[in-house]
Amino acid sequence: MSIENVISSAIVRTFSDKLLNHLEVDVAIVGGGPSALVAAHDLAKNGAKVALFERKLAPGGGTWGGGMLFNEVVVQSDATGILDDFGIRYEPIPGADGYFTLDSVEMASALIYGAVHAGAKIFNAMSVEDIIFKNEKVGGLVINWTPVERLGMHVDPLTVVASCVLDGTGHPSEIMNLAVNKAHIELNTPTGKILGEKPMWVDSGEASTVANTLEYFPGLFACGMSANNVMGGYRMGPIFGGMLMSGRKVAKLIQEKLGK
Ligand code: 48H
Repeated sequence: MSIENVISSAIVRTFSDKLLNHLEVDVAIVGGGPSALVAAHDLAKNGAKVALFERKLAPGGGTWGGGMLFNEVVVQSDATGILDDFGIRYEPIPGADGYFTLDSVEMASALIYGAVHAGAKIFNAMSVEDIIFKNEKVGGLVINWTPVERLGMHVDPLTVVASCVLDGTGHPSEIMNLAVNKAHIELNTPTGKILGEKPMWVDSGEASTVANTLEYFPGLFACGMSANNVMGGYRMGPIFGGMLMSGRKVAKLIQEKLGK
């Protein structure tokens, strides 16, 4: 066999095996932002079968850009244990007890590496365009290639069956929107609908991101900014402790649900 054929066959075979093995999973995660990556890491480490679908080529979500493209972010002491778990380094901010800066590129890459090494499979350049909703139950995801989505090509999608679905899509809460608007699901919020993100209030937003990380419908969870948008929390700018803690919390909630 020519080397050209060896390379192409190997890639087609290993990718196909990876996808085939993840068409039915314990947890299907939408979005590869910081909260979802922590969740993927924790769940996989504890033995769950996890597939994460990220629309962009590079997972990491809003981590890479730091604050206004200054590629540094801030994390508070409550979340430094999670940074330690991923081997991410941080520096104290002089005069601001309990707050640290860190390199956002180091954070994004370490979270991705950590999730993959824990056993989660990441499928990048794939967009989740719908959910499976069968007998009043959320049963998984409907996926397609992002270039198909971007080019508006009329190509039917494929599906991934999952015991639990996690919306980690950030500010737009894409999966929760589909759940409310297409499946007419009543969410576990005061109105049954998405309450919508509020303006900037750093400490409130940080606390509410974790508090709002919940199971919003049986088998359907939200983390990070998505959870905050669903429950009407404040935004917080480039401080990421709440995102990391939200990922850790949702992993625990899902583990309890799965009985793992
Ligand atoms: C596949 C999708 C789909 C889809 C979206 O926004 P993220 O970084 O996620 P979080 O919530 O973990 O982190 C939020 C943080 O980055 C942030 O924005 C903060 C702290 N903002 C504060 C403020 O005041 O603005 O990542 C979400 C990811 C992205 O990579 C998307 O590409 C991806 O989800 N995504 N992937 N299918 N339908 N929708």
